[in-house]
Amino acid sequence: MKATIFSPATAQGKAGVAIVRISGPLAVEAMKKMTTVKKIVPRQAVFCSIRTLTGTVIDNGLVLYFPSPNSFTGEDVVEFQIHGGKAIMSSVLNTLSSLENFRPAERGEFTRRAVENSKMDLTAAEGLADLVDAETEQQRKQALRQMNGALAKLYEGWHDCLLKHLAWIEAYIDFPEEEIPESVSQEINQKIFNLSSEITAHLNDGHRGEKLRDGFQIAIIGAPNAGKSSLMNRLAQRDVAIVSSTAGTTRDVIEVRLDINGYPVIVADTAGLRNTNEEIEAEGVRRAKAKASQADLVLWVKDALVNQDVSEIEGIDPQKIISVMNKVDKTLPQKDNNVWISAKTGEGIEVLLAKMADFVENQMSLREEPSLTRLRHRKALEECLQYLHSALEIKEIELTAEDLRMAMRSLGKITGQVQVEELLDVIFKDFCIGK
Ligand SMILES: Nc1nc2c(ncn2[C@@H]2O[C@H](COP(=O)(O)OP(=O)(O)OP(=O)(O)O)[C@@H](O)[C@H]2O)c(=O)[nH]1
Ligand SMILES: [Mg+2]
Repeated sequence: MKATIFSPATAQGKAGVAIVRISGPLAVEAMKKMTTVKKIVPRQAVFCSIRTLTGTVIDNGLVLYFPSPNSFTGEDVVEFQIHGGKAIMSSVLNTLSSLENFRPAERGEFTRRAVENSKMDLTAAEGLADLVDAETEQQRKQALRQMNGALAKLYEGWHDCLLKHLAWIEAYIDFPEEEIPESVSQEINQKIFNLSSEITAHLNDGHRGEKLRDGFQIAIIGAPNAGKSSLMNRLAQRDVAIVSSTAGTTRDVIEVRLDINGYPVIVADTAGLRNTNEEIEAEGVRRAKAKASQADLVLWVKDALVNQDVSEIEGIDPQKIISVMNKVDKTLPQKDNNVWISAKTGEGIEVLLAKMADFVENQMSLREEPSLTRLRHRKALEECLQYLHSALEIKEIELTAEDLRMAMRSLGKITGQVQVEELLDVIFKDFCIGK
């Protein structure tokens, strides 16, 4: 028999209420053994006492029952809503542990069972994990959309389109005396070509969905003493980096996470760029350059009182640079390509933030079509595309059919139509306990 699993569904610590979720064939047994409730109406809360197996009352609370298959996991699910206290929780969990065929749930195991019971596909499960992890409004929207099946619909649509054309081809394979008419094979080729273009467009989206999920990377670079760390502290609105008049203060890359108009942003302060023989500082400069080249946006900070050295931005795509002139409190701003600010007084910061927000929004805002959100999906789609390209080459129809089958398999791996055990282990390992 499949084990009945249980876990707190709410975060640890003191709280008004905590929920314990139980899922599996014996869920109702737990309710019968730990409460005086013998019969229960599905999805209706019953107030009762919750007890140990010897009848000692642990707490008073609510019990709820979601019979299979109309539950989150698709199995019988029972929930105890108890008070959120450490002793209460551990006593409930200990009691559940002592029941035969019961065990604590592993990370993501409830969701895994939901996938296995076809309550949701893998992309929806990943959307759910992202929804729990979402820190900003736009991340929440993207995750909710994915959880509600936007990506599944797209990928399953492609899968079904391939299935239809594969069936046509197989019909001709089954009757080898029939030559596949030129018009039919042309139509199939056209459809495969269209599909591969659609997948290519989906892949070439500037990684917007992945950036929204992982955070948009901004690097602050410039000469020593330009005021990079001061700007960082100003943006973060707290004292995260050391500021001093000594040139070469910052060595390590220091990062803070910010929310700009609902978009997640990671800002990195870096070591001042200069030629140096000092070993540690040189390593700092190397890291600063590496950060700048990976970043989605670079804030190039200059000191208005010092001559500029354009070699600082050598090799960085000019499209992703915002030029910032700092220390405007010491001089008069000029009309040029720079955003003039004072990290010290805060002057001009609003303008800079608005410019940053434009950049961020431009590259991450949600589009009508759902965006790719994970490297896992990207890899599978690239694989699918390779098979489609191969299918377009002229060859025996048996081989074309095999290419289409493999292309479908790549799509199936994304949604979980093709279930690979190791894949599930990797995906659900990142989930939280109780999800
Ligand atoms: N007047 C004025 N001084 C500033 C401003 N921003 C920074 N400073 C001063 O400039 C000096 C260097 O500031 P930091 O923020 O440490 O500069 P940095 O670019 O991080 O320097 P390194 O870490 O050494 O590369 C400090 O003395 C700051 O107080 C500004 O807007 N106006
Ligand atoms: Mg610094």
